Amino acid sequence: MLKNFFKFGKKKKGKEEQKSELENQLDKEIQESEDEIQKIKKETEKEIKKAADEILKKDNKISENSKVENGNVESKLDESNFEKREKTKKKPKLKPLKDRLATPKKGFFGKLKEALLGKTIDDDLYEELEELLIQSDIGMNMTMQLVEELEKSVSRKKLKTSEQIYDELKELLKAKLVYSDESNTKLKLQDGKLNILLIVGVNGVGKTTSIGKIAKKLKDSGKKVIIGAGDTFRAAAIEQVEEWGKRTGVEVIKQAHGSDPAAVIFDTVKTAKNRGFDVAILDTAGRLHNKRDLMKELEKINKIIREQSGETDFETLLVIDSTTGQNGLEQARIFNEIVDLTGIILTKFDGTAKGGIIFPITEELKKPIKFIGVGEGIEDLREFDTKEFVEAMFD
Ligand SMILES: Nc1nc2c(ncn2[C@@H]2O[C@H](COP(=O)(O)OP(=O)(O)O)[C@@H](O)[C@H]2O)c(=O)[nH]1
Ligand SMILES: [Mg+2]
Repeated sequence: MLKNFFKFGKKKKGKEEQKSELENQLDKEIQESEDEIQKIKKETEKEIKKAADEILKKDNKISENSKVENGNVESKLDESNFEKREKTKKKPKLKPLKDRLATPKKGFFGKLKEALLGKTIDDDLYEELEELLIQSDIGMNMTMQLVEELEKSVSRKKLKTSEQIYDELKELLKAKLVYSDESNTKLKLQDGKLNILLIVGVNGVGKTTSIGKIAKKLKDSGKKVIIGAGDTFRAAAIEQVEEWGKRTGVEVIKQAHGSDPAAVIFDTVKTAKNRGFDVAILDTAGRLHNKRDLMKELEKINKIIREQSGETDFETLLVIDSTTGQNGLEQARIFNEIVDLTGIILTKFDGTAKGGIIFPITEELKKPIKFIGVGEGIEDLREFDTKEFVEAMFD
């Protein structure tokens, strides 16, 4: 099969030209989708600003109302008008997952269907399949493995039609997500104690946004939630957490920009414990410039969590941006080495026409996908469901 893969370059010219035309067309369409996303993003930001201004006008007492023990820890438990409004607002109906995934018809799964269905099963077909799998970010290793498995199944099960092959591939891919079965994709939360969610990952992958979305979900389900603004390296990062705190009506523990992240974690866990919170969600900075520093910092944070909460068993969730492809896999490897990951959050599934990275990540890390992010909105985080996901991708 490897041999077949490298045969691409020697294909007939007519086919090559057709292919490159198709690729150009595809690039154009992807670019258009990206432009569209940017447009929607700008409009949403405007709307949020407008809403925030209105609230500020009506309620100029959105104040930092309680100072917790430690002098520079501020908390915001004010039930602002914003929160009241959020509460009384009708819950928007969730769109089906397939409508939230990025242009799947133009992406890998759409192309796969096109490439496979109605075709005769020959070497060309397998070649095309390999190429598509690699383009989807599934990676070279898993592609080779998948195609080999597929060929074996075809001869063992005596599959004759491309429809049968298509279904078989779907099953093989589903099996790659075996670590994300129902028993472990749910957050491990216990009643009557403090549950900790430590959120890690490199800069810009969507940690803070996912924290906001999770806080909202948990709060809606009746949990008492607190967030620790553990990314102290950028002032904007702290403000961003506060903004999510306001939007969700969840208390945020923060310290000044530049202070020790471990101190924020300390304050958050201590406050959560003392005041009987159900869940503490801890944000962290995602600097990956030096593996040793990152390891030291995360070790320190882990130690503080264990000491302050008395818990050794808590969720450490790695956030990965699904649009970063193989780079995301590399980040996953590094974090998996230095912390005990309990699960993965894959973000920006609405922004990628690829998304195949989900398969090698799950298989290599042997960790469940807990959530996927499908947009920037507060509701745009889905609990991961393997079957729903594969069906949506192949639909
Ligand atoms: N389209 C899309 N954008 C997202 C998603 N999750 C996060 N983002 C955006 O990604 C950017 C970085 O997110 P942020 O939470 O600040 O990342 P952090 O640095 O890891 O905390 C922001 O513009 C978010 O709105 C998602 O699921 N879909
Ligand atoms: Mg952040």
